[in-house]
Amino acid sequence: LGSALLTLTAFAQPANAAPASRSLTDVVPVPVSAQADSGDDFRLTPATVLAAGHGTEQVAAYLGDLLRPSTGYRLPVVARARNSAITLGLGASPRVGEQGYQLDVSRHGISLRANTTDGLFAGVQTLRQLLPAAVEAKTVQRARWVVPGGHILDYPRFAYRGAMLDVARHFFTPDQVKRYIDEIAQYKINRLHLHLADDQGWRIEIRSWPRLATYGGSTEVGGGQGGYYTQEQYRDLVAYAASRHVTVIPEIDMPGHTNAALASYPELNCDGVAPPLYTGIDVGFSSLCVDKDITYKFLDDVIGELAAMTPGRYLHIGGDEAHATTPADYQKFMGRLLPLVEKHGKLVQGWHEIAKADPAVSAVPQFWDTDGQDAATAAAAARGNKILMSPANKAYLDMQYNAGSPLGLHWAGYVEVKDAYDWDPATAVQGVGEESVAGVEAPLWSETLTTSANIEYMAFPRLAGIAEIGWSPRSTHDWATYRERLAAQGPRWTAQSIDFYRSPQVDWP
Ligand code: TNX
Repeated sequence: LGSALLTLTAFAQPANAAPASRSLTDVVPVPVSAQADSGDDFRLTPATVLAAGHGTEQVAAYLGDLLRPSTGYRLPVVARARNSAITLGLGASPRVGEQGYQLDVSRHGISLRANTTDGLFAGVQTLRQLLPAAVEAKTVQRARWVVPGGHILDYPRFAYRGAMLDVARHFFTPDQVKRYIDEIAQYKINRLHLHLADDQGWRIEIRSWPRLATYGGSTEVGGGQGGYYTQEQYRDLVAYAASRHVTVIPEIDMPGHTNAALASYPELNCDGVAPPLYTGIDVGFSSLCVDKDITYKFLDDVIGELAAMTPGRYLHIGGDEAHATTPADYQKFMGRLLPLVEKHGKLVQGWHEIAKADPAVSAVPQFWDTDGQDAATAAAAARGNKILMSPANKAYLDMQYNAGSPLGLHWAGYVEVKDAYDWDPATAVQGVGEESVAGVEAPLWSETLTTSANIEYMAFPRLAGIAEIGWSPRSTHDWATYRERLAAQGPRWTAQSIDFYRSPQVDWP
């Protein structure tokens, strides 16, 4: 494909006086197929309208909101196309499925079609990258707003392309999470896994157990003041994510990683004594009390309230690093927890350790280890479970880039930009082939992170690589061409005030 892309790039430079500054394939994640019509570019003008077919009005409004600040154009959303229009419509080739889209660009206008609004939204993310980087600015820019002519047909390799944010080790406000949602959505990430509870903090209001949030959420790593989301704030966050076509998957980590809960309610401890709040970064020292009935009353209440706040189908139950729970107790615990999730109408996602508990085939174990093998995970795949891929030495955004990185950890090694891109989810875990892969997720643990700039510095550029692995066909995988497309994202991040790591592996413009 390297040479195919090169041909296309050369082809896409029209010979007319005012060529588009970008080519049709200069997009991350790279589209499935693109065919350039040289010289047939579309130019946005002050007269351009957004023609929204039935059911596409919200995506059209979102597109208008994206384009107005930098172009300064009115870009009204109208029902019928006029001379210069970007037309959005539902109904596209079956080939693009539920998440893909078709984009057709000529001098007369742009047509964006998909079978769902998810697909249209994905197409909008492509379209914005086809405009000059200045389109990302928040103030009016002088630029030629030209989109290269041609045709794109595009759809994802995997349905699940996720990012995880740990709001437990350090708390991030709803506005900070919304900012991250906007940042990830532009790379067609469609899941946000929120790690809502850990040893250092409980971040979601549970009305039947109020001290979880008010006490358990009152600190964080390093002893700061922490925080939590009220149920109202959380619902608003979930709705905001939905407006960016991102489904939130909430995680309450259990039976380990539970010190904040144990500190809030003495009765949850086997000895009835609440431990102190914890602000360090050790893992594996806490466990819910497996043999107490109140533990399951607690779980029933928490899962019930969480399920009621969650429009998505999945709840994440954690299950990782349960070093303070014996293997027998782990089985006993999961044997009671898994049916509770089902009772509240949800499906189970969990770290790959849950594979040992023989969960239903609808359960999604999330592989996080670094050695590419786990017998229980492979056995779950053989039973029909889909596995979510987050190998820590590739996909963990909290790993340092190198020994000099000012933020992050390195227990899984250093992860440079090329490492995060150069792997294949279909061969990442022994015994888990392409058909058993649910998709990819890039977790961002926050032991060392306190600000949005910190989040961005760790996520960018690596998240773009994980997003491309999750979306683009394996046949397009090529570091040499990827790094050029990635370089072109730099000015877009700058225009968006995203603080990113200027890796020496990439020739930033
Ligand atoms: C491991 S891998 C964890 C987290 C830490 C992270 C730091 C896994 C499922 N759990 O508890 O925050 O390492 O990189």
